[in-house]
Amino acid sequence: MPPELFTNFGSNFEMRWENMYGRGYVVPNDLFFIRDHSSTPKIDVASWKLRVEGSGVERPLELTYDQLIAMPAVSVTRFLECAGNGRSYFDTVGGQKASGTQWKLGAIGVAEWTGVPLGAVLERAGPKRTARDVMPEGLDTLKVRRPMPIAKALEDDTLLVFAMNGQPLPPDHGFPVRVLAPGWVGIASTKWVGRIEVSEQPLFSSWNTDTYVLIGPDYKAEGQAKGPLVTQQVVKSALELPWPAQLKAGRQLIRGRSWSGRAQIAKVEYSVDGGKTYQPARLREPNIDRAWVRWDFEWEASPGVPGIRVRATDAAGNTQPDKVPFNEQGYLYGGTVSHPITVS
Ligand SMILES: Nc1nc2c(c(=O)[nH]1)N[C@H]1C(S)=C(S)[C@@H](COP(=O)(O)O)O[C@H]1N2
Ligand SMILES: [Mo]
Repeated sequence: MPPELFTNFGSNFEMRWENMYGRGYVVPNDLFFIRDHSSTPKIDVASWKLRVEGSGVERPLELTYDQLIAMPAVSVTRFLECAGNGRSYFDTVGGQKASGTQWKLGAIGVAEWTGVPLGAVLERAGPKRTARDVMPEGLDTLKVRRPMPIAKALEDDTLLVFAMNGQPLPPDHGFPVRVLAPGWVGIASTKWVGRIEVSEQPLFSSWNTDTYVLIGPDYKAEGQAKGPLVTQQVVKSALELPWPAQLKAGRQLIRGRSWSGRAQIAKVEYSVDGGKTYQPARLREPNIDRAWVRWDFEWEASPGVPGIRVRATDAAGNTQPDKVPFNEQGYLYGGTVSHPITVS
């Protein structure tokens, strides 16, 4: 992966925000972040099958790729974001380092996803009224499987995706088929899906008991889970600038994007005095729920600024705090961060 496109963390690749400066709404496939728990499997689409089975369905089902893509498809524009996006700020802002990839804010992308609603596929298997949990399983060596409640699986925009920005899904992003669970942490969007278990009983895997749960002094274990589950993403903002950024003194357009897994973004403000005062940024259309909104402001850059801080608020009133309580695996860092800027 080219270093000018990504920060390389081994099998994980972080998008560089400066490459999004002034770009269109979606992240092109070749700039989109990659997060693999093991590695990308080679899958032969001719022999690939999707099995739907378990106590929650009347008729276990097997679909080939051709059968799946022959079903009515929809396209939605949504973000996909790692639960640990922003994790490094637990250390550099909060002073306590969380375990895991030390992402800044580039473990997110927005794409146009095309696929078949997961609910339409489950429907063919005769879901029971008592069906409770749905667990897609990946064909990677770790068989990543993060259960979700049936209600999430049946949302209109929860899809079995086979195309990304109009291209067949690239291997690193889940070819031939992945789940898209909009608004939720990336782990719910299972790549390389091969099997889906539907159960009348609650389902557990290490991905909802040991990881993707909040563990820390402010959180308590919940049943088999070592802490509250992470599901919906929190509000975040990023500037379309390198980290750290060097700017020439004088008037210029500063741009960025904000997003939330809980509601559409309603307001974005910025501070150039270290968070003492905030001014509104201009929001640019489109502003799609469960995707992001682009914004900008004119700024007269002069040497000695303390950095630029951005705070977004969504339509449900969720806003970005200045401090985030620590959790060991560093999920959901939604705090404001001061983007380091040197003006010369
Ligand atoms: N099968 C499988 N699905 C997976 C993963 C994985 O390692 N294996 N990683 C998850 C995580 S943690 C994230 S953040 C997203 C990343 O998707 P991307 O690599 O397409 O950006 O995929 C999720 N789905
Ligand atoms: Mo992730």
